[in-house]
Amino acid sequence: MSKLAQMNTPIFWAEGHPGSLSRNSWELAVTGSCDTPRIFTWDELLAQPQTEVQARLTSVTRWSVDGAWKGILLSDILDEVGMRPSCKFIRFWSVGEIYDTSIPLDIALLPKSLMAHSFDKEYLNEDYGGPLRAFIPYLWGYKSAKSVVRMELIDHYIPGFWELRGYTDSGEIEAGACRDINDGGKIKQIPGGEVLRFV
Ligand SMILES: Nc1nc2c(c(=O)[nH]1)N[C@H]1C(S)=C(S)[C@@H](COP(=O)(O)O)O[C@H]1N2
Ligand SMILES: [Mo]
Repeated sequence: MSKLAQMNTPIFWAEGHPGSLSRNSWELAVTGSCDTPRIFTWDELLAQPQTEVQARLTSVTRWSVDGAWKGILLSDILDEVGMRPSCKFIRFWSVGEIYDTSIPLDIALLPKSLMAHSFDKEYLNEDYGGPLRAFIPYLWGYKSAKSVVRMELIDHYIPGFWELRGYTDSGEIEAGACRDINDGGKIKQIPGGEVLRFV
């Protein structure tokens, strides 16, 4: 069982669980406002610089889980494809292309914004968005699209799956009660913004 599962981290697949996904043949397409749109194969993704960050995934449904998330920095991917100055938002598409969400470029360029493949030294499984998911600890979890097949560099904001159903476009984390998944789901308080610790 994965560490996320051992801690009873909730599993959200609003569009339906995708079933089993092949890691070795996973591909990430990067399209839109860039000079060299391309498809990264799994081997090419692993050949990129790998970055591990200690950070939290925090859900608008008020739980937060801390750990070592590892993958490829979004800023490294954007460099690789030659992002154009017109690019202002990054749109993520999950497998099946029903779930999407977009984040502002300035958040994508922050040092903990990843395309993540691992949590606490284990590959993410399909429940938790493997083989590759967005991990954006600065914003509510709905911005961290799971099992991402495509990243689109876009010039204008487009509301995604949850944003069209009432969650905020900004995804800014708001202060309040929140369950600490690393501490058995105990209810604590979080400050606004990226959750570094409970208060
Ligand atoms: N494709 C897809 N990605 C998704 C979701 C989803 O339903 N489908 N839920 C989002 C929400 S609301 C949260 S809080 C996190 C939860 O991640 P987890 O299911 O790995 O715990 O995934 C986000 N990414
Ligand atoms: Mo969430």
